[in-house]
Amino acid sequence: MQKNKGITIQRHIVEQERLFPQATGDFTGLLWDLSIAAKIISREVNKAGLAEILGLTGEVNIHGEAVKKLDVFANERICKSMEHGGHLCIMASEENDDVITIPEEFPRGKYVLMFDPLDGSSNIDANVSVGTIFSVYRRKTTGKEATIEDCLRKGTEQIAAGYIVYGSSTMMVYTTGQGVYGFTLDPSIGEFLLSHENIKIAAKGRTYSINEGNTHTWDEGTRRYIRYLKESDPSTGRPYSLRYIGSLVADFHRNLLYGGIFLYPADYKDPKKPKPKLRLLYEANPLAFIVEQAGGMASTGEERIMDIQASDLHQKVPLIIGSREDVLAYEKYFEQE
Ligand code: P6P
Repeated sequence: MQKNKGITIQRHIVEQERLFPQATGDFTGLLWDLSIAAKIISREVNKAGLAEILGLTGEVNIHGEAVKKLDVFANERICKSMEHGGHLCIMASEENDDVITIPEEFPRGKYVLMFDPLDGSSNIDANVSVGTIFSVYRRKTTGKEATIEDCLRKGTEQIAAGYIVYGSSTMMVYTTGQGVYGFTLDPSIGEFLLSHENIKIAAKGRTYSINEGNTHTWDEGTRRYIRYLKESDPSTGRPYSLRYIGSLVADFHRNLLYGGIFLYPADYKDPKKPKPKLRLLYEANPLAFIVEQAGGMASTGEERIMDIQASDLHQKVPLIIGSREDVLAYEKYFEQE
């Protein structure tokens, strides 16, 4: 971790804003509101294990509020924090079947926010790191109200993307297309402080992340690639190591900082109907924007993630993401079916 220069995320966002003379400060407000939602979610995630002890069991907590599942809490928290600021015209969430409109009483803005409020939440009770993932686009329709068309976009249209990883510390990592920056929450002052400036992912890693329990569902190319990783790598004289947490943001964050490749290929049990798991809009696109800004790659195995035109809010894609040379190597095996 680089020396902490005490730069808060709001100062960094303002400085990033200055790179765009036409910027109006609207975008700064959006990211600032999102960082506040992140702090509130972090507080709830970090006390999740204390539910029993704090008397937060059952339907009502000590404040008389209903105790919600954390992913529902995170989803509602982001909506409440983001709907009133006048920065957004529409939202979409991995937790909601349809788009989320801005309530009548609030002003509309020019941005679209799409997010996975708490990815990996099934891991929380085991104290495994979980995360929030987000993408920001500019509105493209021009009618009175934004529509689903403003959400069905290509990843290349993103103007910002990021994630918050709730782990041993809470970190917010984001890009606006000017590099990738990481901020670590200092709970003693409630501020995200710059801790990782201009993150770059290693061209080639030494670890791979995949659920080997799914081997029987893989296509032949994936099987051959994983077998190749288990042979001695000439450049290091030893095979890759397997690192799999089963929480996308945690697995991605480790690969971003240490190098490596994360793979969630489609289930090919029925070769005519491959079944991917991860979502294009809320998971693959934002992480693809970040990894490309850090010098890495994100692919389905045959096409760049960010080139895919979304046709459904909950469209799923195979996700092969991480160090550039590793993703390129996978693509060679995948195409040699
Ligand atoms: P599997 C968590 O449920 C999640 O959506 C991602 O965070 C994670 O990468 C993936 O699913 C794990 O899936 O099938 O290996 O349990």
